[in-house]
Amino acid sequence: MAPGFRLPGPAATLLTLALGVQTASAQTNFSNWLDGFRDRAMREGISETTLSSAFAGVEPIERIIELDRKQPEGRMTFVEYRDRVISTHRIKRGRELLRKHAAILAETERRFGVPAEVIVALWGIESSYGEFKGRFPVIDALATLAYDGRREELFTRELISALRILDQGDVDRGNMFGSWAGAMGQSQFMPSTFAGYAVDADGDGRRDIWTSLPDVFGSMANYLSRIGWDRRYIWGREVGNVAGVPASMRGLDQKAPLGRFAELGVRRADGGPLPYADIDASLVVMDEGKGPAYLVYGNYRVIMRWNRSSYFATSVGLLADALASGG
Ligand SMILES: [Ca+2]
Repeated sequence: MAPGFRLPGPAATLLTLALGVQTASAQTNFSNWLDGFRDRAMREGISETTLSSAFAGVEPIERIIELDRKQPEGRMTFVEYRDRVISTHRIKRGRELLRKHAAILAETERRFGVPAEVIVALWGIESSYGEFKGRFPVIDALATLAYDGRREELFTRELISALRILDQGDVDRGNMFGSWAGAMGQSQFMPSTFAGYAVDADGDGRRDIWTSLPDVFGSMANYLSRIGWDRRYIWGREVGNVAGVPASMRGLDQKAPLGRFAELGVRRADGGPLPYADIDASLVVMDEGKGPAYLVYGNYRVIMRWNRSSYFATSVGLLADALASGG
């Protein structure tokens, strides 16, 4: 409303009434949406019993709509992000947990071929080693986002996957917690990722990424392994002296043999020579060429399939290295 503009009395009353009507109609809209959703979920094979118990008393959560609409904060540089995600405390705690859970992690590594420190690094970054599993009931959160409609199809599909998890008995509705956007448990899997990749590693008949560490580690390692983790290689490493690498050989969408980068003068970050290996690498220089530089391999792309952010993938790799090297 323009400054200084005043509604005359009766119009103001009408406006108030209109707002009241809108709230009531929002409730009608949600229950209409839910009717339509139930039909679709049943067509996709979700049982009526699961639907009835899952949706008893569900209402949209206002806080989630606020969070979904919040403008992203100003972009951090990679170094700012890295220092936040890989804190001294997180490295120390990760080393302790790597030792404490060595037996489970060794079994996970043997079975899925993903190094223990990579699993622990992902666990640390996704959920602070299981301390943050999310506080929102997943069905309510996903119903809110599917109904709200900004990304309706995405969240509708995730909601159906979440109901299928309840249908299969992996977790009870009352224990199915996640982030406001539906990422669940210690591995922060979306329901569709859970459906595709979670495993029951401890053999109790349930895939439990909330409370069972063998299941948490096994599910994360199975996911990485199935999307292409190659146990023969590392993720990549920080490098220096990249000035001689032409623009046509920079960026994740460019690959060249590792030896080619060595010929162009690229060295390890400590100044030592690059290793000799018959492998293609990509040169990633953070923050439009102004930040640290990394030569990365296929496993880096695997981490980026988990989360499509080079900040994330690089931090997972660096934290894994820090965990493996210390203590
Ligand atoms: Ca289990």
